Order: sequence, then structure tokens, then C-alpha cells
Amino acid sequence: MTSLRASSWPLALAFALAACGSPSSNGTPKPDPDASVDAEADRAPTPDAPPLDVAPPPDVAPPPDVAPPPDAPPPVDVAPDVAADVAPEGPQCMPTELACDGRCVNGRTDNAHCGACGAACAAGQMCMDGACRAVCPTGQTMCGGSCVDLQTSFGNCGACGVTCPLGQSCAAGRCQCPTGQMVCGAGCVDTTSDARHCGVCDNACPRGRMCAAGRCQTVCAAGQTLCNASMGAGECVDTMTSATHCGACGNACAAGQSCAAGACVCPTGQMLCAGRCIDLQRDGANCGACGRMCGATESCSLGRCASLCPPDRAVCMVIGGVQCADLTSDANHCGRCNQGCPTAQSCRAGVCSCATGQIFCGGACVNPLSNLAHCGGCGGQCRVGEECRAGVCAPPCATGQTACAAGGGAATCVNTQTSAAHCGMCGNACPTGQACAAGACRVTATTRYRAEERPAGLAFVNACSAPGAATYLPGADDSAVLVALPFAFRYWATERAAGAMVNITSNGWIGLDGVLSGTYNFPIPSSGTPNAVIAAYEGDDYNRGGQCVAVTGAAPSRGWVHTWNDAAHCCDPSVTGAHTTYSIYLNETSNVIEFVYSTMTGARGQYVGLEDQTGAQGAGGCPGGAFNCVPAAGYAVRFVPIP
Ligand SMILES: [Ca+2]
Ligand SMILES: [Ca+2]
Repeated sequence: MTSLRASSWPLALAFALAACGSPSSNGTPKPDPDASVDAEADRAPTPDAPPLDVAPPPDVAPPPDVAPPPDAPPPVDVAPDVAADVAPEGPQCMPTELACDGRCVNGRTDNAHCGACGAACAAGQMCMDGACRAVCPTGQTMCGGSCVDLQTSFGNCGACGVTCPLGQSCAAGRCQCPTGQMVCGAGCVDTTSDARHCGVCDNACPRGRMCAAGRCQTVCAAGQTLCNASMGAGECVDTMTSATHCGACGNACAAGQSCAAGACVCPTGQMLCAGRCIDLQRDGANCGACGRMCGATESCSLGRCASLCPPDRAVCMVIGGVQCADLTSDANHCGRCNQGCPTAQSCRAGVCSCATGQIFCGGACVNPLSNLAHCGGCGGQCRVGEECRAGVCAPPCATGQTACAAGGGAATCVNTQTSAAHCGMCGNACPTGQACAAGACRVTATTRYRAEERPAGLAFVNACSAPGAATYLPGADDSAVLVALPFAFRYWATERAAGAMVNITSNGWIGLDGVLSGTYNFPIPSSGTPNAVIAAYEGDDYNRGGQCVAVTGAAPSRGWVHTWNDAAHCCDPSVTGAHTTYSIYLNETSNVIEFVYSTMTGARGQYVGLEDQTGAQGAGGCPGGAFNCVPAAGYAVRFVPIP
């Protein structure tokens, strides 16, 4: 017993015991793993029920135990999330099952563990969707597979299986003699007129006298008729009201009938069927008409036989009554009633089966693509040190690699940090246009920026010649300075406000991350700092001339131009013979970025392109989208952002 909701069972069980009429237990009741057995006792006569042969007088009869009305079920905790109750140390149950007392049960339908371990449904209830619900219509009780009214059922009077003696009827849950009669010996008699029981039971009048008004007399009173005179002691009766001499001597009314104005009548709402008064509205044996019997899985309601279960449920006969089962998913009634699934399997679409991709081996559901003991099929045992990859035993992958299979084929060892087919985990293929980086699918450069080589109409602008230009870092090597962004600019889908600091360096790049850095020779893209790098010619350079920055045009179409004016390589203007002049343009509003190369004498292979804020993605600026090349004079590239 490990259920979180185990506290609900004693109450439910107490109701069950009361309904059965069985002696109550002295000790603390134990959780019953199969409370449906208790419900079985409900159908048998019990010591508390009135005896079959001798019924007590109606006035003094103790009330028989009566089952709780179905419309007032005991409160039962309902656990909508039955999976949460699975015991951690219990058997390996399906997510939809409960582990109760060491076995897996379906908490949605199990009458003994309804919604939670030990939450047993009371008699007359069944477990549906994890909650105990009354089986029968309001006012009726399940007895032997039929719904009956214990208040009036002749064969289930007060409790299931209690049949009233002949001559008695069931009223208010008790076997009773007709009005005005009482039990004497084995039958109901009218002691006001019965000469054998005159006044009281067994007080026989002497021969030749008759019983009138409960006394032995010589003549009948006015308005009374002498009946049974030939038997020696006659009876003086009012044939207008006598149930044994109704209308005429010897005309006895049927069980349950009374005599009114000399005619035998059933109680209001009942009809005489086979000698008994029956409520045709709700009697399962006389439903709507005398003798019209409802099926074992039906109840009588308003004179019509109706299934006990909702339209989407099957009526399954189980110990203790019936159960409404979903044959498509009920592990106890899978496909058909009482066809249970093995513990490890669940019922899916009416078939006992393992989860998708699993097979049933040795009493357990396993994945043959990865299970070491059932690799490729039941019994496919891999050797020590091997892995089961896509159903094939194979040596393990190297450190950092994972065995992944595509389309059920043989597995290969991949790096899920970078594999576009298995990004982050096996089988997680990145959508078209995305690449795998750090185990996550990301939009590739070609979809974030569209690079246009040598776009028409893009002319070189030298910022050093523009009005208002500022010159930075002349004669500097591996140096940097922070300058303010003159207008808002959206870079790699991230807004940067006007005034945000931008790193400009003598090594051919600017950095929108605002981190001061004069480093060089880092790949584009790369996750290390600096990030958000815009590199026109990133490498080990030297500012022979000044590095100019200027704003051109008018808002909202201004340009921010950076020009490396006659730069050299490495560390000294005299040693390389390189003369490189090129510009980076940042365009307001359109957020387009452009590189234009004017003079590239003595240029060498350096990094050209963009990287995002994390360095995980990049857009190559070289011909063909490459990130490293020798830019030629006259070359230009435009990066158009794609929202
Ligand atoms: Ca970087
Ligand atoms: Ca340098």
C-alpha cells in the first residue's frame, strides 16, 4: 500500500460491508486487494435479513439492513491523474496503471483500486474513469446483475436476495402482510375475523361460533358476512375490505393487493403480474408490461429496458455485478469483456500490446532497437561492452559520439551537437534551412541574411572624405576604440539603440557587442568573444593611415561608414607592402550591411563575414558564401536581413 490516497478506502469498505449486511469486522479492516469479492456477498441472504419462513409482525419488526441509496455514494477520492500514484518501488507498470499491492491495475476501471490504490467502490457502484459511480438509476440497487428497488422488490426486500414469504408483500423495504393483517404461523391473517386466530394468533373460536371484531361471537355484526362457516368456526368479515374475502367469501386478493370497495387492487402505480403487484416502470422482470424481462446487462427505467452502460462502453459481467468497459483501452477488457492484458502490456485499440516501437519479450515490453538483452528481437543478447544500435549489437561509440539510426537502418555514431539529422538527440532532424549548433537547430546564415555578391549600383565611399568624418587609431597596431552607434540598428534580429557602443579595431572588423577588443585571426563565426562581429577583412593588420568613421545621408536613410584607409598587414607599414582600403556600411532603417573593397594591393586570405550575438551562426561574405578569402579590389557584398 503506497497510494497517496489510501485514506479513502476504509470508508468505502465500511459502506460495502453495510450494504452486504454481513457482520461487521471487529478489527481494523485491511485493504482488500480484490474488494469485488465482498460485493459477491451482496447477493446472498444474510443473518441480518428477515427470515424467509417467519416474518415478524410489521409493527415490531426491526428495520432490516438496507444498502445505502445509490444516489448517496460514499465519498471516494478520485485521482484524475492515476499515473501519479504509481509506486516507485512497485512493479513496472504502464503509465496508465497503478501499482497496488505488488501488481499493476487499471485505476480507471478497477473496482478495488478506483482512482487510487485501495479505493474500493461500494456495492452497487462501479469504477468508471477512476471514479466510483452508481451502476443503477437513482433509487435502485444492483442485485445479481439487475437493478431493483429494495423498497418494493419482492425478491430483494430491504436487501439483495431477501424474498418475502408467500402472502406478504414488500413495502418500504420490509416484508409486510396486507393492511389489517398480521403474521400468524406461516401466513397473514385478519385477527378481527379469522376464527382460528380470533383477536390474537392461535385463539380459535369454539365450533359453532364465529369471529367478529376480534371476538368469538354467535352472530355477525351488521354489515359483516359469515364466511367459512362450513369449517366449523366461521369468520365474520367485511367483504368490502377483507383481503381474504374481498367482495365475496373466499375471494382472496393476490400478494401486495388490498381490498377496496369489495375489489382487489394493487397500490397506486403498480399492476398485477403473475399474482403480484409490480411497478412496471422499474421492475427488471416486468418492464413496461407483465413478464417483459430486461437483459442481464440492462435496467428498467420508466418502463423501458436500457443498457447499464453509456453508449461508448461495453457491459462486462464481472464478479459482483457488471462493469462498463472501454474495450479499446481497458487492460482488463481488451477487445472483449474479461480479456485481460499481461501486466506489462496495455490495451491499445482493443489489442493487448506494448508501446509503439516496443515488443513483448519475456513478460516485458522492450525496445528491440536498444535493448541489450533483446537487440533486434526477443533474445538478441549483446555481448559485454557492446551497444544495441538500431537492433544491431555493435561496439560502443567514441566519447562525444552517440549511436543514432535513421529510418530504422543501421545506427551510426554521430555528434548530436552538430548533426543536422540528430540534433541534440537521435532522430531530431533540423528543418530545411536550419543547421545544428550546440545541439540545437538554428536558422542558418542563408536564411537570416541573404548575401548578394557585387550588387549593382553599390559604389565605394571613403569615410575619410565625408563631411564630419572622425579619424581613429592612425598608425595603431592591434588597437581598438569604442564609438557610439549614430542611429538604431537591427542586427541579427536584435535591436540596438542609437548610442550603443560599437567596438572598432585596426584589425579589419567592428563588434556590435560593445566589448573593447583589438584581437584578430579568430574564425567567423566562433562562439568565443568577441561576438556580433562584422568583419570586412579580419586578420593581423596595421593602420597605416587613419581609420575613418562618418555618417552619410539623411534620416531615416543614413549610412554609417567605416573605412580602413590604406591599411597594412601585421605590425609595421614597411614590411608587407600591403595597401588595403575598404569600407563597411551600416544602413539605417533597411539594416542592410555592405562591404566594398577599393584597393586591395598585396591582400591575403582573411576572414570576411558576419556572426551573431553568440557566435553560433554566421554569414560568409566571400564569394560563394565562404568566410575566408582574399578580397579583390572592386569586390563588394551586401547582407540583406531576412526578418
Ligand atoms: Ca565570436
Ligand atoms: Ca596587427
